[in-house]
Amino acid sequence: MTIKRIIFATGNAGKIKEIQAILEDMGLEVLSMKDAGISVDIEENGSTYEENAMIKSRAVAACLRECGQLEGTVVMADDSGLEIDYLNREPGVYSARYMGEDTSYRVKNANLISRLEGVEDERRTARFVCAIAAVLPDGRELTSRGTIEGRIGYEEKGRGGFGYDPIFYVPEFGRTTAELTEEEKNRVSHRGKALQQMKKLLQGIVE
Ligand code: ITT
Repeated sequence: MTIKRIIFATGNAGKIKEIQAILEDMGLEVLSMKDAGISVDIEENGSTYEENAMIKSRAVAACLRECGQLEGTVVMADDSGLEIDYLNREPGVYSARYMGEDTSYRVKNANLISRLEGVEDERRTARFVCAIAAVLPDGRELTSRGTIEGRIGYEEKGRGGFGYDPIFYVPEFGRTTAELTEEEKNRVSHRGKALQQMKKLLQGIVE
């Protein structure tokens, strides 16, 4: 199947930057929804990351199909979140909506740290999870998932990445994901792993 571009159904600027770097070696154009001039209101009402990722991909694929632009395009979406074990895996699939979509990450991160006050290292375990869903022009659908294990820190650290990165400490690096270089984060992150797996699934399908 001849594919010339990937349109990513995301409005998150932090995600798209990482995604473009990770998919660069596919030699395809990788556009955000905005770059492609698409704006659709998507209700993420699934109960799993995979369901929500598929809802986003299908919505954008349907929009492209309606205006006859789906040919040669793989539509992908990312649904991801932070699971903190001590908080029963909160905020999880609600990570973007936690404390309100428009609340700053300064406030969200400070709140999560305060909810873990007095909790010792061993019980601060957490993970980022990322599901990627793809819709192909012939209607085929694929999903993949990646995770990265870590711990919630005691204070915000680092200026890289986005969202909850300043409080997500990766033991093997001794740094938060906000302190990693882009290349380091993409090599070990939930998003990096899920996208590498998606590339494998597409091998042999995409020319
Ligand atoms: P789109 O739906 O438009 O892609 P979104 O930000 O709403 O953007 P999600 O519903 O998938 O995306 O929410 C994921 C949230 O999880 C994201 O907003 C961050 O708060 C958090 N998150 C996911 N990956 C992260 C990462 O690599 N670093 C820091 N926080 C991350």
